[in-house]
Amino acid sequence: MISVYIGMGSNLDGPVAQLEQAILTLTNHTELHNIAVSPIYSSKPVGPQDQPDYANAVMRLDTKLSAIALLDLLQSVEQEQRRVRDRHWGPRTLDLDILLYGDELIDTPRLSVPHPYMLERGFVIQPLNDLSPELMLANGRRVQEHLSQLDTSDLVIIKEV
Ligand code: ROI
Repeated sequence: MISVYIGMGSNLDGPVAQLEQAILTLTNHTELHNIAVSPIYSSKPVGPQDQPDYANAVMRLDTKLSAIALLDLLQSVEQEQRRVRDRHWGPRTLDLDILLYGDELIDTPRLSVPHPYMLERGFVIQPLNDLSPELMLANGRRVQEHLSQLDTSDLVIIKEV
């Protein structure tokens, strides 16, 4: 089994309900085990500001699926929830990103793991810290150390899952 962390985000069509639906779908999937989910946060958009606030959370799970098989599964869930993907860094109904896949370093056209921007983003590191503050990242530093260096003043818990 590999331990995986998934970043979840939405800012369209009932963002909290979008995340809850995705959590339900993934929880019911036979290949995904021991799922834990952080609180759902509201966050200010990173990138273009003329879009709604986001709902963000992080999910931890164990799986024997390959990283690419997991990516296919996550993209099928995004499609089921009719993800619209018009504008680069624009609003989206559902974003499911593989943040960490065990300790693996993956750099292919379809998939970069660890997620290249995760360390800069309070909306990722805060919920990751809620699940696994002591987790050691590829750079030899713990999640809690990264969190202490980020501005998380825009984050508000909107739902405990
Ligand atoms: N901003 C926030 N706050 N949350 C996100 O999930 C998010 N996702 C994105 C961009 C557009 C970078 N901004 C975001 O893809």
